[in-house]
Amino acid sequence: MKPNFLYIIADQLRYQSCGYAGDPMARTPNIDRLAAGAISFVNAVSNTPVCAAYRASLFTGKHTTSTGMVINELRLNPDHHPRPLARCLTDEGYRTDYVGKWHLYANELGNHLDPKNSFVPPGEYRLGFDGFFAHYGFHHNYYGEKAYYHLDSPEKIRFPDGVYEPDGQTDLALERLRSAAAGSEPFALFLAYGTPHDPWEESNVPREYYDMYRDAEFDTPKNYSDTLDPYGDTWSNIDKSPARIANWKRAYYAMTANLDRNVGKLLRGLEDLGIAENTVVVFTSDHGEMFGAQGRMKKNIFYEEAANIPFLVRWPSASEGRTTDVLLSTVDIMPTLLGLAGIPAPEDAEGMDLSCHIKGTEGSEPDFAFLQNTGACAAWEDGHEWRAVRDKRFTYAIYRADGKELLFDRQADPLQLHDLRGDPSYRDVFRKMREQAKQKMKELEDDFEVSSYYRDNWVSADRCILRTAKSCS
Ligand SMILES: [Ca+2]
Repeated sequence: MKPNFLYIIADQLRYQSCGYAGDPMARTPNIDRLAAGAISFVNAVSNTPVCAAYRASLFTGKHTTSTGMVINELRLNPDHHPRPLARCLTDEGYRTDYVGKWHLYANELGNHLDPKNSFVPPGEYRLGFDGFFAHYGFHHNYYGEKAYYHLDSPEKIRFPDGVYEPDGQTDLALERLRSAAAGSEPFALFLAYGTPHDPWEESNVPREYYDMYRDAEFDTPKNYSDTLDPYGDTWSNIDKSPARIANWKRAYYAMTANLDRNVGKLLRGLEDLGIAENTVVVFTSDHGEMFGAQGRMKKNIFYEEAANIPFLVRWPSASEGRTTDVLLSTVDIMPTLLGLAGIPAPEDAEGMDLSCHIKGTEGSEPDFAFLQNTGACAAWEDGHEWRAVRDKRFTYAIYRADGKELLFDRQADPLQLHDLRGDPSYRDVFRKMREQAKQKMKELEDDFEVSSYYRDNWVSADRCILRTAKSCS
């Protein structure tokens, strides 16, 4: 019997802000309980720690230069990906449903609430999801007019007044679980929440959760800096201070506490429906959040706060929890989920099937994760591009603009404050990782271009991806 899948994606939830990861400020009892019965990949990282790039890699198993989703607000080209994740599942008899933020279909920058950028028509742009598809492109106002979704028409559907979007999405998901439990085919339900992504405002969080943090104090991490990172983009270099960050964190942690309650509802739903035993539950996030570390806010950077994500896999439900240090990055997720279902990954997938590490059998694992930045968060700006290699202990990175290289020993220096490039005792590690980066770029035909190169050569005026390092249409 093929397992069902419930894949839950938070947005911008960093690993270190989860209770089970040791954050005393987190109120995540349901996620922590899930972790206690799941396999936790403590070395899970986002290959390109940004919203759309993550989703493109998740559904294709490919790196950003191969999907072409080099900044946000582009349109992924289905011609480049004949066998996306949901197609592989659908073809094997799975019912594939989607609820939440999609972010892979835009015709222009901004103007998110115009259906031409938020409605994905049924068909190939849904990347194989042919079941219930309650989606929107991009918005993070979780109450009111802006918190809408589409089904199979451009009509905007809103949750009833006063319903918090993640709560409404959870109800939709529970309805899908009920319907799937009554059916005979296996199902895969992907639920992509918008929280705890900003705006971090009191009005964007239900009162009962905000109240939990209203008077909370947050420590400023030792790697906080007032100095802006010269490689940062408009999104990372926003005006901040320890007081502002503490205020933002109140909303972030409150949103996460709400998310946690919704995860609890879903897990209880699986139990009540009697399908927990045969359902693989994944809880993860697309990327993390810097919160002032290294002088940066937001994401799109190789540092742990942005790149290291929660990745919990529970199957079967009665299993005992454990952690694994196996390096898992976004490109590995598709082959791994398919591996759990006994379905071979398509040949063009670039990640590795790590399902053996979930099943507890022997198998190979990646030597390192390869990370890429191909531009600013959502705009065509040059000067922010970098590549990085992260293994279980070290992070190596190189910026394109001036060729600056960095090396961090995260074991000795978890806050990544001491650049070891040039330290003779780390010379061999440095050389090895620099070579790994070069080899991977060669393999991916990643030429480490400036961001505007992709704009000029890969993307149409209405933001459709016409070619990538690996595809052409
Ligand atoms: Ca995101």
